[in-house]
Amino acid sequence: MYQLLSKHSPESRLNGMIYKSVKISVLRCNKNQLALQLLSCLALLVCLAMLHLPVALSQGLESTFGVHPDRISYYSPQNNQAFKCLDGSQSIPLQSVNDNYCDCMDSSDEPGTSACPHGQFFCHNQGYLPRLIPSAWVNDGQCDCCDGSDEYNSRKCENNCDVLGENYRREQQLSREISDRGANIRLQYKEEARVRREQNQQLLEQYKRELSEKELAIKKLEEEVNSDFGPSHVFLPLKGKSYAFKDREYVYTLYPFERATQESTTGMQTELGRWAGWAGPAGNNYAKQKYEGGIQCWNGPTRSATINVACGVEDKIVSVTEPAKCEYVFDFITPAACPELEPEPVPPEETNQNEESQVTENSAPSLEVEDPEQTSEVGQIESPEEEDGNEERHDEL
Ligand code: MAN
Repeated sequence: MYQLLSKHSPESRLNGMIYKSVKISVLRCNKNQLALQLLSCLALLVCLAMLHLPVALSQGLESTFGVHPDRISYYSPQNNQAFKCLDGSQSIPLQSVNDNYCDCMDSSDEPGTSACPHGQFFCHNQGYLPRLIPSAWVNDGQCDCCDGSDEYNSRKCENNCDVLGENYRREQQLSREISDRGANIRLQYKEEARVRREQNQQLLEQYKRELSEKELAIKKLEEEVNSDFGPSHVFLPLKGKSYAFKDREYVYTLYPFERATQESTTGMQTELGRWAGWAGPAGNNYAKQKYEGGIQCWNGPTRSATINVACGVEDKIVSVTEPAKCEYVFDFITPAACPELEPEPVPPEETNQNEESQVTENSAPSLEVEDPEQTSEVGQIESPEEEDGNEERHDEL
């Protein structure tokens, strides 16, 4: 990485021009009127000295001085051929490279002097980092290259590249060590992250599953809480259970407050309807249930079922009929349909006696109601004695 800054001394161009004139004059002196020209040459040289022209101009810099290694080949053409400005605009004699006079428009002919405005000077900085600086910084009195190569006229810059290089390498080594140690810890982080992500993924899936289960449960509970299960919710215990009845052709199953089905002997199940509400007559609403919207009957309506609910000592379907095509009637008995027990009249003398015995009697009433008179609030269905094929299931849905 090279540092490249912009800075240019306007005197360098003037110096270059004067130097060029001197060179030409000296050449002329040598060739022609030596004695006569000598004086004018000397005068010019005095001028040069007064203008503090860089000493190096008379030292003759190598054409490759200050050139970046990648470009060396352009500055050492074979057989001393002419130098071609890097922008290709013109060719100049190789001697004109680094002669402290700017010939090329792109400043490429003066890499080692400050003669050109936009030239670049390369310091090798052996032992440290090479650097590319603006050639205007050459011989400007400031040490820009750690090897001092940019201030060759004054030679006042010490070469401290070794010291800088040593520090640099030490820092590099330190940063490599830190980087290696960090990279090892990073490996642990990577593994930790992998395990954590796996756990997160699993937990996320589990929580999502649980959430949707909970949401479903909430929906069901809300439904249940807001549904009508009769007086004192007395029909609620039937929800979630199922009751089957078998006739010669089919098995009918009632899932109270859910649906009713018909299953043929071949195992084909037909939905007869879904819970549609209580449908008893006015004043006895809980005597009938309706299940509607079952499978479409061939050439007919969708199937539906009416459940006649009557008092009994157990929950049981006692008969199923199909009085009209695809309209089914179930007779179902259940203790839930029985009338509430009337509290026994308390003789006046016992009114303030032992309360405990009263509570016991009231809280455990016998539901063995056999007198048909007592079922006046609900439909009355005769429960056949252990009819073949009747089954009761208590499946949780
Ligand atoms: C099936 C059963 C019967 C119904 C007929 C109507 O056989 O569901 O109960 O009467 O279809 O086609």
